[in-house]
Amino acid sequence: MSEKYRKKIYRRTALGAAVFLIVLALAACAPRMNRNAETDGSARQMTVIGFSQLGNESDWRIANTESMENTFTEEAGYELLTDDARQSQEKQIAAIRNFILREVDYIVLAPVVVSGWEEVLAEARDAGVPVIVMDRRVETEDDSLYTAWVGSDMEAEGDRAVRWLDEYLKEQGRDREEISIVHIQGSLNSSAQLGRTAGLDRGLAGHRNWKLAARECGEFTQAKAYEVMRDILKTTKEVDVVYCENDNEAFGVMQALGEAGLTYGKDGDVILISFDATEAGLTACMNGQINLNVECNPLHGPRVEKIISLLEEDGTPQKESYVEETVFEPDDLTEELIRERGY
Ligand code: GYE
Repeated sequence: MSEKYRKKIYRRTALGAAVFLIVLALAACAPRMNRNAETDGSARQMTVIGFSQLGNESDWRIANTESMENTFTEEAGYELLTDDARQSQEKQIAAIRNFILREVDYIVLAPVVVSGWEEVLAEARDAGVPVIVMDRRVETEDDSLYTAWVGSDMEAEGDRAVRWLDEYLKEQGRDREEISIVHIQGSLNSSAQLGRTAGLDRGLAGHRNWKLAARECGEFTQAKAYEVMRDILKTTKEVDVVYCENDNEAFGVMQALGEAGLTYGKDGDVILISFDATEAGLTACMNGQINLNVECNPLHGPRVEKIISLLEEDGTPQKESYVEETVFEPDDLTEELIRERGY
């Protein structure tokens, strides 16, 4: 090799090394650019949220998912990765693991059941990914496994329904009569079911004349509630009250009662109680088909965002925040009021 050629190679290697070092140095100084969006031409850092939604079973759930999607938009600086677990805890656990692997900034979990979360939550904590639990609750001995929870007080909702029934029966002079109650539960082992069932159980324990005629799981869906109510009515002829743990179940129950020739609601024979107060549920209540609709607000997107914004500023959010809620009877409602509520 000629001297000239050797020098040329040397110069090239030196130049290459220098360029390599400069690139390396620039990369080290640059802000985190792995999650950026080219919006107005300039790169912007996005906050990535992994959202494990438990399913798609009800009007409430759809409104809840929409609230998340409308809040965590690209324009607001977020990338929302939503996973629909279709009622499977196993799928939710897999989704959380996947979010951890993808190094999301936050995980939002709407848990299908209360138990069995310790292991995967510990994995998220160890990976440094904050988990915000939304809507239903998780039961863990160690509350450092999640950062914050926001949702409804489902037991208080159950208690509200029972208090109303107690007063309503008194008003009707039926407080000494035997009252036969059919109970359609939500998905078992969910905090929504556990809370609302606990409310009714307290009511049953506190009223000797209240009798539980039947108790079946309607899975928070219209189809399942229709099926179980239809079967219950084959053997249970006396029904004074049906306590449905959400609006979709109430629709299924109405269908079954109607087919059995039973009337319900404000002017009917069967007292119908429901939870959620969705647009369709409140409309049925306004029309007198549902006697009482206990509010459960699904619009958690902005509430979760408040928590995340606070964490972004190194603040400490409240560990638990409850949403304030009320109850509705037919006479409380107008079309305008229903429309304004937004779900
Ligand atoms: O009541 C029901 C549902 O967890 C509060 O889940 C929620 C419940 C809601 O699908 O409709």
